[in-house]
Amino acid sequence: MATPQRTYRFTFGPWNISTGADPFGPPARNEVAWAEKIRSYKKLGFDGVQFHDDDVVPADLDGPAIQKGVAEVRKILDGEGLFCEFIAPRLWEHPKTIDGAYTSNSAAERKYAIERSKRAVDIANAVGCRDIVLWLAREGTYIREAKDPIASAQRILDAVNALLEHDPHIRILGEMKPNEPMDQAYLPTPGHFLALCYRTADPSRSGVLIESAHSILAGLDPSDDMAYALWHRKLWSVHLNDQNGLKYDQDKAFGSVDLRRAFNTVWVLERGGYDGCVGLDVKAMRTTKAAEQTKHLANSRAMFLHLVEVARGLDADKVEAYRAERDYEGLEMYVLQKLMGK
Ligand code: 3MF
Ligand code: MG
Repeated sequence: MATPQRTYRFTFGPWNISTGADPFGPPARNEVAWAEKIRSYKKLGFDGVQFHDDDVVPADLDGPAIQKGVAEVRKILDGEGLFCEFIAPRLWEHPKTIDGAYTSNSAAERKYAIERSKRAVDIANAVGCRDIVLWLAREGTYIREAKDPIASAQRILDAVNALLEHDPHIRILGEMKPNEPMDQAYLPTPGHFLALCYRTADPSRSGVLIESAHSILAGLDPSDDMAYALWHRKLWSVHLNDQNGLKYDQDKAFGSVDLRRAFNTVWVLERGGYDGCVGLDVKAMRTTKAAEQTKHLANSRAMFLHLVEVARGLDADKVEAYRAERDYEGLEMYVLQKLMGK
Protein backbone atom coordinates (compact mmCIF):
# COMPACT_ATOMS: atom_id res chain seq x y z
CA MET A 1 0.00 0.00 0.00
CA ALA A 2 1.94 3.00 -1.26
CA THR A 3 1.38 6.31 0.48
CA PRO A 4 2.21 8.96 -2.08
CA GLN A 5 3.35 12.11 -0.28
CA ARG A 6 1.81 15.08 -1.90
CA THR A 7 1.09 18.70 -1.19
CA TYR A 8 -2.57 19.62 -1.22
CA ARG A 9 -3.96 22.84 -2.65
CA PHE A 10 -6.90 24.30 -0.71
CA THR A 11 -9.85 26.23 -2.16
CA PHE A 12 -13.25 27.56 -1.16
CA GLY A 13 -15.94 29.81 -2.61
CA PRO A 14 -16.66 33.29 -1.23
CA TRP A 15 -20.10 32.10 -0.09
CA ASN A 16 -18.24 30.20 2.68
CA ILE A 17 -17.96 33.57 4.45
CA SER A 18 -21.62 34.28 5.10
CA THR A 19 -23.99 36.36 7.17
CA GLY A 20 -25.67 33.53 9.06
CA ALA A 21 -29.10 34.24 7.52
CA ASP A 22 -31.33 31.15 7.45
CA PRO A 23 -34.93 30.49 6.33
CA PHE A 24 -36.12 31.56 9.79
CA GLY A 25 -34.09 34.67 10.45
CA PRO A 26 -32.25 37.60 8.90
CA PRO A 27 -28.47 38.02 8.72
CA ALA A 28 -26.71 37.74 12.06
CA ARG A 29 -23.48 39.28 10.72
CA ASN A 30 -22.79 42.03 8.18
CA GLU A 31 -21.99 40.95 4.63
CA VAL A 32 -18.22 41.02 4.13
CA ALA A 33 -17.20 42.93 1.00
CA TRP A 34 -16.07 40.74 -1.93
CA ALA A 35 -12.59 42.31 -2.02
CA GLU A 36 -12.12 41.70 1.69
CA LYS A 37 -13.13 38.06 1.29
CA ILE A 38 -10.55 37.65 -1.47
CA ARG A 39 -7.88 39.23 0.73
CA SER A 40 -8.57 36.68 3.47
CA TYR A 41 -7.70 33.58 1.39
CA LYS A 42 -3.91 33.62 1.70
CA LYS A 43 -4.06 34.60 5.36
CA LEU A 44 -6.20 31.54 6.01
CA GLY A 45 -3.76 29.29 4.13
CA PHE A 46 -5.79 28.85 0.94
CA ASP A 47 -4.43 28.76 -2.60
CA GLY A 48 -7.43 29.18 -4.87
CA VAL A 49 -10.97 30.41 -5.25
CA GLN A 50 -14.17 28.75 -6.43
CA PHE A 51 -16.74 31.03 -8.04
CA HIS A 52 -20.32 31.07 -9.10
CA ASP A 53 -20.66 32.88 -12.43
CA ASP A 54 -22.18 35.91 -10.71
CA ASP A 55 -19.47 35.96 -8.03
CA VAL A 56 -17.23 37.14 -10.90
CA VAL A 57 -19.48 39.45 -12.94
CA PRO A 58 -23.21 40.17 -12.76
CA ALA A 59 -25.32 37.53 -14.51
CA ASP A 60 -26.37 38.04 -18.12
CA LEU A 61 -23.84 40.64 -19.29
CA ASP A 62 -22.98 40.71 -23.00
CA GLY A 63 -19.67 39.31 -24.34
CA PRO A 64 -17.51 42.47 -24.19
CA ALA A 65 -18.79 43.36 -20.71
CA ILE A 66 -17.98 39.83 -19.50
CA GLN A 67 -14.44 40.10 -20.86
CA LYS A 68 -13.90 43.51 -19.25
CA GLY A 69 -15.33 42.47 -15.88
CA VAL A 70 -13.42 39.20 -15.75
CA ALA A 71 -10.13 40.89 -16.68
CA GLU A 72 -10.48 43.06 -13.57
CA VAL A 73 -11.17 40.05 -11.35
CA ARG A 74 -8.25 38.17 -12.85
CA LYS A 75 -5.95 41.05 -12.02
CA ILE A 76 -7.11 40.97 -8.39
CA LEU A 77 -6.58 37.20 -8.17
CA ASP A 78 -3.12 37.49 -9.74
CA GLY A 79 -2.27 40.24 -7.28
CA GLU A 80 -3.20 37.94 -4.40
CA GLY A 81 -1.40 34.93 -5.94
CA LEU A 82 -4.69 33.02 -6.19
CA PHE A 83 -6.06 30.87 -9.00
CA CYS A 84 -9.68 30.11 -9.86
CA GLU A 85 -10.51 26.40 -9.54
CA PHE A 86 -13.94 26.40 -11.16
CA ILE A 87 -16.96 28.39 -12.25
CA ALA A 88 -20.46 27.19 -11.32
CA PRO A 89 -23.46 28.77 -13.06
CA ARG A 90 -25.89 29.83 -10.35
CA LEU A 91 -29.01 28.34 -11.88
CA TRP A 92 -31.27 28.56 -8.84
CA GLU A 93 -31.93 32.23 -8.03
CA HIS A 94 -33.08 33.84 -11.29
CA PRO A 95 -36.88 33.97 -11.86
CA LYS A 96 -36.36 32.01 -15.09
CA THR A 97 -34.90 29.07 -13.15
CA ILE A 98 -37.78 28.74 -10.70
CA ASP A 99 -39.04 25.47 -12.21
CA GLY A 100 -35.61 23.98 -12.62
CA ALA A 101 -33.20 25.19 -15.23
CA TYR A 102 -32.29 22.47 -17.71
CA THR A 103 -35.42 20.50 -16.75
CA SER A 104 -37.91 23.37 -16.62
CA ASN A 105 -41.20 22.60 -18.33
CA SER A 106 -40.80 25.88 -20.24
CA ALA A 107 -38.71 25.69 -23.42
CA ALA A 108 -37.81 29.39 -23.10
CA GLU A 109 -36.53 28.84 -19.56
CA ARG A 110 -34.50 25.79 -20.59
CA LYS A 111 -32.94 27.92 -23.30
CA TYR A 112 -32.07 30.63 -20.75
CA ALA A 113 -30.40 28.04 -18.52
CA ILE A 114 -28.20 26.76 -21.34
CA GLU A 115 -27.32 30.26 -22.58
CA ARG A 116 -26.41 31.30 -19.06
CA SER A 117 -24.27 28.18 -18.61
CA LYS A 118 -22.46 28.95 -21.86
CA ARG A 119 -21.70 32.40 -20.51
CA ALA A 120 -20.30 30.69 -17.40
CA VAL A 121 -17.96 28.75 -19.71
CA ASP A 122 -16.87 32.04 -21.30
CA ILE A 123 -16.21 33.44 -17.81
CA ALA A 124 -14.14 30.35 -16.95
CA ASN A 125 -12.07 30.81 -20.09
CA ALA A 126 -11.48 34.47 -19.41
CA VAL A 127 -10.47 33.83 -15.79
CA GLY A 128 -8.13 31.01 -16.82
CA CYS A 129 -9.81 27.88 -15.49
CA ARG A 130 -11.23 24.91 -17.32
CA ASP A 131 -13.65 23.34 -14.84
CA ILE A 132 -17.39 24.02 -14.78
CA VAL A 133 -19.30 22.71 -11.76
CA LEU A 134 -23.00 21.97 -12.09
CA TRP A 135 -24.87 21.84 -8.81
CA LEU A 136 -28.29 21.06 -10.27
CA ALA A 137 -30.16 22.69 -7.41
CA ARG A 138 -33.64 22.88 -8.91
CA GLU A 139 -33.51 19.97 -11.33
CA GLY A 140 -36.09 17.83 -9.63
CA THR A 141 -39.60 18.07 -8.30
CA TYR A 142 -41.73 18.89 -5.27
CA ILE A 143 -44.33 16.41 -6.53
CA ARG A 144 -43.50 13.44 -8.77
CA GLU A 145 -46.18 14.28 -11.30
CA ALA A 146 -44.82 17.76 -12.05
CA LYS A 147 -42.30 16.69 -14.69
CA ASP A 148 -41.47 13.82 -16.97
CA PRO A 149 -38.53 12.08 -15.26
CA ILE A 150 -37.34 10.34 -18.42
CA ALA A 151 -37.40 13.52 -20.51
CA SER A 152 -35.63 15.26 -17.62
CA ALA A 153 -32.65 12.89 -17.74
CA GLN A 154 -32.35 13.55 -21.46
CA ARG A 155 -32.60 17.32 -20.93
CA ILE A 156 -29.75 17.25 -18.43
CA LEU A 157 -27.66 15.26 -20.90
CA ASP A 158 -28.52 17.70 -23.71
CA ALA A 159 -27.44 20.62 -21.52
CA VAL A 160 -24.12 18.97 -20.61
CA ASN A 161 -23.49 18.24 -24.29
CA ALA A 162 -24.31 21.81 -25.28
CA LEU A 163 -21.57 22.99 -22.89
CA LEU A 164 -19.00 20.38 -23.95
CA GLU A 165 -19.64 21.40 -27.55
CA HIS A 166 -19.52 25.11 -26.77
CA ASP A 167 -15.85 24.76 -25.80
CA PRO A 168 -13.50 21.89 -26.69
CA HIS A 169 -11.34 22.23 -23.54
CA ILE A 170 -13.64 22.72 -20.56
CA ARG A 171 -14.58 19.86 -18.24
CA ILE A 172 -18.01 19.41 -16.67
CA LEU A 173 -18.18 18.30 -13.02
CA GLY A 174 -21.58 17.28 -11.65
CA GLU A 175 -22.04 18.11 -7.95
CA MET A 176 -24.98 15.92 -7.04
CA LYS A 177 -27.22 16.29 -3.99
CA PRO A 178 -30.27 14.15 -3.25
CA ASN A 179 -32.62 16.82 -1.90
CA GLU A 180 -32.87 20.42 -0.72
CA PRO A 181 -34.07 22.65 -2.18
CA MET A 182 -36.07 20.03 -4.11
CA ASP A 183 -38.03 17.27 -2.42
CA GLN A 184 -36.31 14.89 -4.80
CA ALA A 185 -33.48 15.79 -7.16
CA TYR A 186 -32.88 14.19 -10.53
CA LEU A 187 -29.51 12.36 -10.65
CA PRO A 188 -29.38 12.45 -6.84
CA THR A 189 -25.92 10.93 -6.31
CA PRO A 190 -22.47 11.01 -7.93
CA GLY A 191 -23.13 7.46 -9.13
CA HIS A 192 -26.09 8.71 -11.16
CA PHE A 193 -24.04 11.46 -12.74
CA LEU A 194 -21.14 9.08 -13.48
CA ALA A 195 -23.49 6.93 -15.51
CA LEU A 196 -24.55 10.01 -17.46
CA CYS A 197 -20.88 10.96 -18.05
CA TYR A 198 -20.42 7.92 -20.28
CA ARG A 199 -23.30 9.01 -22.50
CA THR A 200 -22.04 12.57 -23.06
CA ALA A 201 -20.44 13.87 -26.24
CA ASP A 202 -17.05 13.61 -24.49
CA PRO A 203 -16.84 11.25 -21.49
CA SER A 204 -13.17 12.18 -21.00
CA ARG A 205 -14.30 15.71 -20.06
CA SER A 206 -17.22 14.67 -17.86
CA GLY A 207 -16.75 13.89 -14.16
CA VAL A 208 -17.79 14.79 -10.63
CA LEU A 209 -17.22 17.01 -7.63
CA ILE A 210 -18.28 15.14 -4.48
CA GLU A 211 -19.48 16.94 -1.36
CA SER A 212 -19.31 15.04 1.95
CA ALA A 213 -22.65 16.36 3.24
CA HIS A 214 -24.43 15.47 -0.01
CA SER A 215 -23.28 11.84 0.23
CA ILE A 216 -24.33 11.68 3.87
CA LEU A 217 -27.76 13.12 3.00
CA ALA A 218 -28.11 10.30 0.47
CA GLY A 219 -27.32 7.77 3.21
CA LEU A 220 -23.94 7.02 1.64
CA ASP A 221 -20.41 7.22 2.99
CA PRO A 222 -18.46 10.09 1.38
CA SER A 223 -15.23 8.07 1.26
CA ASP A 224 -16.93 5.24 -0.65
CA ASP A 225 -18.50 7.72 -3.08
CA MET A 226 -15.10 9.34 -3.60
CA ALA A 227 -13.33 6.00 -3.98
CA TYR A 228 -15.82 4.91 -6.62
CA ALA A 229 -15.30 8.15 -8.59
CA LEU A 230 -11.52 7.75 -8.22
CA TRP A 231 -11.81 4.28 -9.69
CA HIS A 232 -13.52 5.87 -12.70
CA ARG A 233 -10.71 8.50 -12.76
CA LYS A 234 -13.46 11.07 -12.57
CA LEU A 235 -13.06 12.60 -9.11
CA TRP A 236 -11.94 16.07 -10.12
CA SER A 237 -12.95 18.10 -7.09
CA VAL A 238 -14.39 17.74 -3.60
CA HIS A 239 -16.41 19.81 -1.17
CA LEU A 240 -15.34 18.65 2.25
CA ASN A 241 -17.58 19.41 5.21
CA ASP A 242 -19.61 17.49 7.79
CA GLN A 243 -23.24 16.73 8.47
CA ASN A 244 -25.07 15.62 11.61
CA GLY A 245 -27.43 12.97 10.25
CA LEU A 246 -30.38 13.32 7.92
CA LYS A 247 -31.60 16.86 8.26
CA TYR A 248 -31.11 20.13 6.36
CA ASP A 249 -27.77 20.59 4.61
CA GLN A 250 -25.54 21.79 7.44
CA ASP A 251 -22.14 22.38 5.82
CA LYS A 252 -20.43 21.91 9.19
CA ALA A 253 -16.67 22.21 9.53
CA PHE A 254 -14.79 19.20 8.15
CA GLY A 255 -14.36 16.47 10.75
CA SER A 256 -16.50 18.26 13.33
CA VAL A 257 -19.22 15.59 13.56
CA ASP A 258 -17.59 12.28 12.73
CA LEU A 259 -13.83 12.23 12.96
CA ARG A 260 -13.54 8.67 11.75
CA ARG A 261 -15.66 9.38 8.66
CA ALA A 262 -13.43 12.39 7.95
CA PHE A 263 -10.34 10.22 8.44
CA ASN A 264 -11.67 7.69 5.96
CA THR A 265 -12.26 10.48 3.45
CA VAL A 266 -8.67 11.70 3.79
CA TRP A 267 -7.30 8.16 3.72
CA VAL A 268 -9.10 7.43 0.45
CA LEU A 269 -7.92 10.68 -1.15
CA GLU A 270 -4.32 9.98 -0.06
CA ARG A 271 -4.25 6.36 -1.08
CA GLY A 272 -6.28 6.90 -4.22
CA GLY A 273 -3.82 9.43 -5.61
CA TYR A 274 -6.41 12.18 -5.71
CA ASP A 275 -4.76 15.11 -7.47
CA GLY A 276 -7.54 17.71 -7.47
CA CYS A 277 -7.93 20.62 -5.10
CA VAL A 278 -9.12 20.18 -1.53
CA GLY A 279 -12.24 22.30 -1.76
CA LEU A 280 -14.36 23.18 1.26
CA ASP A 281 -18.05 23.99 1.41
CA VAL A 282 -18.51 25.02 5.04
CA LYS A 283 -20.68 27.48 6.92
CA ALA A 284 -19.95 29.24 10.18
CA MET A 285 -22.63 28.67 12.81
CA ARG A 286 -25.28 31.40 12.93
CA THR A 287 -24.15 32.19 16.48
CA THR A 288 -20.58 32.95 15.34
CA LYS A 289 -19.44 36.53 15.96
CA ALA A 290 -18.06 38.58 13.07
CA ALA A 291 -14.52 38.43 14.44
CA GLU A 292 -14.58 34.61 14.19
CA GLN A 293 -16.44 34.20 10.91
CA THR A 294 -13.55 32.55 9.06
CA LYS A 295 -12.48 30.18 11.85
CA HIS A 296 -14.50 27.29 10.38
CA LEU A 297 -12.38 27.54 7.21
CA ALA A 298 -9.04 27.55 9.02
CA ASN A 299 -10.30 24.76 11.30
CA SER A 300 -11.46 22.57 8.39
CA ARG A 301 -8.12 22.98 6.64
CA ALA A 302 -6.27 22.17 9.87
CA MET A 303 -8.42 19.07 10.41
CA PHE A 304 -7.66 17.87 6.90
CA LEU A 305 -3.92 18.29 7.45
CA HIS A 306 -4.07 16.57 10.87
CA LEU A 307 -5.85 13.64 9.28
CA VAL A 308 -3.27 13.47 6.48
CA GLU A 309 -0.69 13.04 9.23
CA VAL A 310 -2.77 10.27 10.80
CA ALA A 311 -3.22 8.56 7.43
CA ARG A 312 0.52 8.75 6.73
CA GLY A 313 1.28 7.47 10.21
CA LEU A 314 -0.68 4.25 9.75
CA ASP A 315 1.55 1.21 9.37
CA ALA A 316 0.44 -0.25 6.03
CA ASP A 317 1.88 -3.69 6.86
CA LYS A 318 -0.06 -3.73 10.11
CA VAL A 319 -3.28 -2.86 8.31
CA GLU A 320 -2.67 -5.66 5.80
CA ALA A 321 -1.90 -8.11 8.62
CA TYR A 322 -5.18 -7.30 10.37
CA ARG A 323 -7.01 -7.74 7.07
CA ALA A 324 -5.30 -11.06 6.35
CA GLU A 325 -6.24 -12.34 9.80
CA ARG A 326 -9.77 -10.98 9.36
CA ASP A 327 -9.16 -9.28 12.71
CA TYR A 328 -11.36 -6.28 12.11
CA GLU A 329 -11.84 -5.74 15.87
CA GLY A 330 -8.08 -5.28 16.11
CA LEU A 331 -7.98 -3.07 13.01
CA GLU A 332 -10.75 -0.90 14.39
CA MET A 333 -8.93 -0.36 17.69
CA TYR A 334 -5.70 0.38 15.81
CA VAL A 335 -7.44 3.12 13.80
CA LEU A 336 -9.25 4.53 16.85
CA GLN A 337 -6.01 4.74 18.81
CA LYS A 338 -4.31 6.53 15.92
CA LEU A 339 -7.22 8.98 15.84
CA MET A 340 -6.72 9.60 19.55
CA GLY A 341 -3.02 10.24 18.98
CA LYS A 342 -1.93 7.05 20.77
C1 3MF B 1 -25.32 23.33 -2.07
C2 3MF B 1 -23.93 23.41 -2.54
C3 3MF B 1 -23.57 24.60 -3.39
C4 3MF B 1 -22.48 24.31 -4.38
C5 3MF B 1 -22.04 25.53 -5.11
C6 3MF B 1 -20.97 25.27 -6.15
C7 3MF B 1 -23.99 26.79 -2.54
O1 3MF B 1 -25.56 22.27 -1.25
O2 3MF B 1 -23.14 22.58 -2.20
O3 3MF B 1 -23.17 25.67 -2.53
O4 3MF B 1 -21.39 23.73 -3.77
O5 3MF B 1 -23.13 26.07 -5.74
O6 3MF B 1 -21.31 24.27 -7.00
MG1 MG C 1 -21.09 22.15 -2.39
